[in-house]
Amino acid sequence: MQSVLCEMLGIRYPVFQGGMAWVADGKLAAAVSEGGGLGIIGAGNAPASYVREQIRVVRSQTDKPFGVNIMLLSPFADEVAQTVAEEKVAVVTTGAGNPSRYMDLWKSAGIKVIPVVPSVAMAKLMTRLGASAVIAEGGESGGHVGELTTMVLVPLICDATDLPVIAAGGIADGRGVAAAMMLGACGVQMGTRFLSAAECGIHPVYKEKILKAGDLCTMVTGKRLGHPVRSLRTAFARDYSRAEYGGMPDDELEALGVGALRKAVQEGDLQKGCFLSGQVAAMVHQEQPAAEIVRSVIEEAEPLLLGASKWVR
Ligand code: TUI
Repeated sequence: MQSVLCEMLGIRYPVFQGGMAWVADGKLAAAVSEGGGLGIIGAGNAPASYVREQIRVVRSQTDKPFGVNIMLLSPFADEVAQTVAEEKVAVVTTGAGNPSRYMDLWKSAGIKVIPVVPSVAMAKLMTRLGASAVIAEGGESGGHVGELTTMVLVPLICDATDLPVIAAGGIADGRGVAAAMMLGACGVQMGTRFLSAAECGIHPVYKEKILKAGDLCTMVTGKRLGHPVRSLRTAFARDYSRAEYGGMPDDELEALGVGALRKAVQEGDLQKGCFLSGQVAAMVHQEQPAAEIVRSVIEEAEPLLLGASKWVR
């Protein structure tokens, strides 16, 4: 598979691993990069010291390029932004906000900046500010979700910018990769599929929940506070939803969510943990080494793309 993304970043396959908060550590990122994709450390709500440690972990395990995702709602976003510039990581991706204020800092450190853009307006702004590519992430994804679906967002973003577009949300196998390419993307980002990676250190309860999930196993909560989040339909998600629509005051609702990502990832706590997941959990059936995941989605996509002419004679 040929993609401008591979040339731009020096990677073998145009597959990014989502920078999932609390999940995407140096070990997972190194395994993905070593497997030919782009591994990405998720800074989430962590301080800069954690991010620096994880950068060291990746560098001790691979000399291939990798990225750091900066979650812009984090109270530590400023210090993490500074740290990635000092460390001169190859790629920074951003999520859950507008990264305009950091663009000059990162670009002058030689970093390729690849923001998640949930709208055409954001894609145009990022193009003007010198992003290297953009990630069009549809609402099928896990975690913080935008309004539009991948099927609609990707072609709209492709029409709005000349930058390479990476599709995310709802992609877990070669069919998704091929479809994303048909929509105009030149690469994909997958998060949920990598939750099942052998190198992914989430609690065994979390992994098992993903492997066993069915088609209606995720739901979106948090709309009322302006941060809609897709997660597995667990006791916690149901309780949260009831509180949200039952009129719990904003500050109490906010308190209910504090620490919930950590409780899912580290403790597998079904009562108090928020198990972020995309809709594709239903398509994830087995634990596999990260490198095998990267290779297999591309090997599945290639014949689909080559065979697309069967529909047109
Ligand atoms: O960011 C994600 N997914 C995430 S972040 C996260 S941690 C979290 N913690 C507390 C509250 C909410 C989340 C878990 N999952 N995906 C990328 C993404 N970015 N999706 C949507 C956006 C986005 C939304 C608005 C990007 C830019 C944006 O700009 C709005 C503006 O104009 O500032």
